Amino acid sequence: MTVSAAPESAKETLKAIRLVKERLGLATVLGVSNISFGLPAREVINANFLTMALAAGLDAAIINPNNKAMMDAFHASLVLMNKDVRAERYIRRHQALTETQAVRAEGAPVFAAPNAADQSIGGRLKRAVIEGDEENITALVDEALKEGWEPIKISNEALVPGLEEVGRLFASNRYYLPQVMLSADTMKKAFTRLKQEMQGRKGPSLGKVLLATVEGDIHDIGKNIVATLLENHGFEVIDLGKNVSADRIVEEAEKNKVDIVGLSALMTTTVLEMDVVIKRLKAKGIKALTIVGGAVVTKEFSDKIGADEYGGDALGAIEKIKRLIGTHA
Ligand code: B1M
Repeated sequence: MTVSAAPESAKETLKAIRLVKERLGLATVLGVSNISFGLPAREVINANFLTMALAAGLDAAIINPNNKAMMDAFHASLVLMNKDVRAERYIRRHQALTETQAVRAEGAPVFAAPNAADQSIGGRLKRAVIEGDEENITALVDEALKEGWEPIKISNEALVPGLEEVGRLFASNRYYLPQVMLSADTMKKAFTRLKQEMQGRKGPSLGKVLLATVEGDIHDIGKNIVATLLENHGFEVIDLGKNVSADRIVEEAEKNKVDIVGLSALMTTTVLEMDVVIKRLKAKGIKALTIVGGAVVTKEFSDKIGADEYGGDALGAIEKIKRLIGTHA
């Protein structure tokens, strides 16, 4: 019954959906739109009722698939009920709508697909990161290794440029967070394989380096690259992970008597935490030298907070750490 004639009927219907599911374990189907009969702006009521019914466990809704408000409510509900993995359907739908509007306004699509014509192994690796192809990334890394690519070349010339492209797509609202997370997971898989490859190449320890992404920051891809390269160059690495508090960094640096403390941060809000860590290390009288890195860190900032070295890119950072250890010895 419509709520305009029977005000309790929406509540009763929702209750019925829940009970049928709980007590009988049966699927339910509902014609949604009668609920608003006799009211103005019917689709507002219908779309909200659909959302509530789906939340109550409705399995199939009879709705007009050409009605945008209903379809918007349907797709949003799937995301909110965790029935749309990584919000893929939702994102696809809204990307398609944005694209259509942009084509209308500017005559050109806004979504630039990665260059599919580049079939080189570098191009395919880069594309796998951009598209978040977790399934195939390890096989592609293997293929590149077989073709004679050094791990550092795979990282610098294919994987990192791929992730940088993801960053650009995200910054221009053409990619969304679930897609960035998928690309980051894909990158991690690639590095797991590269790490195995580099493991056999270790020599005697050149020194102990403690690494951490500072508190409040969960970005760790760059730090992990630095860790892998350091290990590969013969350093002993104590990697505390991401979102690590200043207290823990200081405690571990002291306990492990490390030569270097390396800090990473990727956000304008979290770089300030590096200042806190360096001040605490100094206050505790810890002799370890410090190096700071991450996309937002500049030489100027590094000098300002009294770090002993500015990281720059990962490969450059390794050389700087070697130099620091030389001065430290
Ligand atoms: Co986020 N994120 N992210 N993110 N993310 C950025 C950094 C951002 C610039 C994107 C944007 O808005 N355009 C932005 C920060 C803005 C700012 O403050 N300026 C941002 C934001 C806002 C966020 C969230 C807040 C989003 C949200 O939830 N609203 C959230 C953060 C939550 C938190 O930390 N508390 C968030 C989350 C994420 C994911 C989880 C989805 C994922 C991270 C996954 C992971 O790391 N495990 C992610 C990613 C992947 C990015 C982008 C796309 C890529 C970052 C990256 O890994 N780059 C990034 C956009 C971009 O960069 N264009 C972005 C590649 C990496 C190799 O570079 O770390 O700089 P980088 O490392 C380099 C060098 O800097 C150096 O070596 C590496 C190789 O040369 N280096 C060191 C790094 N550390 C070093 C240490 C050293 C020496 C050298 O010595 C110790």
